Amino acid sequence: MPRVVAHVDMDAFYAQVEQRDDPQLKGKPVIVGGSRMRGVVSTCSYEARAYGVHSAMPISQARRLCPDAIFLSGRMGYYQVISQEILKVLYSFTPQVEAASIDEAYLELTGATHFFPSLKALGREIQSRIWQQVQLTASVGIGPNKFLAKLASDWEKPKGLTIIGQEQVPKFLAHLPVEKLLGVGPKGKAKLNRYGFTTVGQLAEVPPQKLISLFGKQGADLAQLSRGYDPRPVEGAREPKSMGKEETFSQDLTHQELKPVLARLAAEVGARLRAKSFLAGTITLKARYEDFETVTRSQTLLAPTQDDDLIFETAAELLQGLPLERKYRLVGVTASKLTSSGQLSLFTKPKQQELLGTLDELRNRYGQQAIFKGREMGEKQECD
Ligand code: TTP
Ligand code: MG
Repeated sequence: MPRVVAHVDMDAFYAQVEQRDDPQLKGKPVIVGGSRMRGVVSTCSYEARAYGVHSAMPISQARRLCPDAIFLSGRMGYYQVISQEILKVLYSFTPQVEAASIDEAYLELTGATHFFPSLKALGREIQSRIWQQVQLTASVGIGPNKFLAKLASDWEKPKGLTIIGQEQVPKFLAHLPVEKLLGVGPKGKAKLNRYGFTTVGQLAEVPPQKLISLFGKQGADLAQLSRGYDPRPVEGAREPKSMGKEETFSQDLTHQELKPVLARLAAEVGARLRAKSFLAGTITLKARYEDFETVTRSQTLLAPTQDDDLIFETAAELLQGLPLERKYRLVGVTASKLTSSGQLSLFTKPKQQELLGTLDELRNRYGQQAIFKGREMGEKQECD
């Protein structure tokens, strides 16, 4: 089966964030980086690029080129937070997401395309979900591998959407300068140019053996890349096999006292599943008695879930199977058999989804204890 890989790259990332947050900056040349006179440009808005300003240029030079630009020193921590929000959106398409830098990521979409009428529709959906979440524009490239997907996302920035089908590969590569190939730096470029190779198309016409005899091991890579072949996998962060949360008590609890604890643990496990866009197929209850004997009980669900209520109800049901008369030092709730929740909206009740989303947002902003369900309170506990 041919692969489908997407590369997502935010447009003028730091500058666009600043323009989003301060409407007065919209449509103006904005340069982010360094201090007023020292240091280099991190990035600049497309309006500033029209003056020839670009990343890594000394700020002093940028000032000469575009004296009216607005210079900002940037908010690194804040861009990181936004980067995480964008990644979360991407995880709703596939669990195989490789964050390549603060503003770009690869998505392995092989096997996920049948949810969309076309690759174009899929690309537009990625752009529009990012926009809905963070009000920022991204360029998206889709191709049969990482190299071509990245080439595609860069093809018509900003707000670009370019799809490179297998049959179009030669067309896209023919006139591409050799230095656009992975691993070809200024030295490599100079060497290739010396041999008369300036475009990728020229390299693709040379028999691989000849490239290997000229450039050694790198010659083999050049032969592959120039023909649009790139076997590198999309390396997502290793997927967790389970997500769990447990609590050891300062004083042993009775069986009756465990339910509110389970409710709290279930809520935390549910929030973590939702944050990482996972569904759990199995819920496990762990308990440790006062003599340190430890037991686990598991239940496989009829349908995978990320819903606090179902996680809690399952854990509470498992608790019924544990002895009433014993004392407990620890309980834990674990979700396992994890799958991606990319297509969740097709199966779950939207109201419940909405409620959980709102709860997650409140807790992210004000802390886990900001809001919780009544069942998380013990009988003797009262609201402050
Ligand atoms: P890029 O994606 O290379 O650049 P960009 O998003 O600003 O612009 P575009 O993709 O539309 O061409 O880099 C992402 C961010 O990384 C960028 O906003 C700022 C930071 N960065 C630096 O700090 N220094 C650099 O030299 C580069 C290239 C980027
Ligand atoms: Mg970018």
